[in-house]
Amino acid sequence: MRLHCTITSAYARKVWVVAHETGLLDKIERLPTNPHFDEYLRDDNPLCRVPTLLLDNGEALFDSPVICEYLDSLHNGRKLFPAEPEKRWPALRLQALGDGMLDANVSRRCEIIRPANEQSPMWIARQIKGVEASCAWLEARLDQLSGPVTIGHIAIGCALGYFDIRFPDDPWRAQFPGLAAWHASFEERPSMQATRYSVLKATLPAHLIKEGPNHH
Ligand SMILES: N[C@@H](CCC(=O)N[C@@H](CS)C(=O)NCC(=O)O)C(=O)O
Repeated sequence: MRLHCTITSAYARKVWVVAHETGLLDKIERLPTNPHFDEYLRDDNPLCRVPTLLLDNGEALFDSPVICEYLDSLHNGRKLFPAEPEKRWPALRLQALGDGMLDANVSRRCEIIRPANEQSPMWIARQIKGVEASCAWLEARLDQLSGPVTIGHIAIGCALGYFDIRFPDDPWRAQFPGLAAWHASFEERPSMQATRYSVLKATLPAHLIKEGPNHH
């Protein structure tokens, strides 16, 4: 399989973390693709977004929740998408929250890299409010983040990791100390360590890194 991805995309990071956690890493080849410039991506995904997974039969899968669940179906170990309803819905809800926090921060990032006179302060404030309220929701429910790792934990971990790439001055760690402590410990997992932006940038060969303007 081959994965259209960038090293900054936290949605793509989810997929790599799942690949690590499920032992599928050596089955996936990295295809560095800039969704803003590489129009050929649209042949595989009409939305022209990363991550997009190319299967060996020529089919393409998107987006990150679908790719992650597909990878989880390919191994026989403990599942990251639990089948039992009492575990499955909380895990999917956490994934939705993590992906939604990312959507908000990516939208904020897209807004602030526009020319100053085209930016909407109202839109930026709304995205910040969504992210802060999500962190507060988690801070009040840290028990949701305990227990065996699920796709929910991975999504939240990747969403929080995106702060350090694009909004390193945001005070979320001081505002939400319980969440910050959880994140610090989750980042210790080998799957998270190996997929950090700074690690990929320092260790991947240049032809596997494609960054450019407009990058999220
Ligand atoms: N819901 C999607 C979001 C993917 C996404 O928005 N990816 C960004 C890069 S971080 C992208 O490709 N953006 C290009 C665009 O939206 O035009 C997922 O979970 O995979």
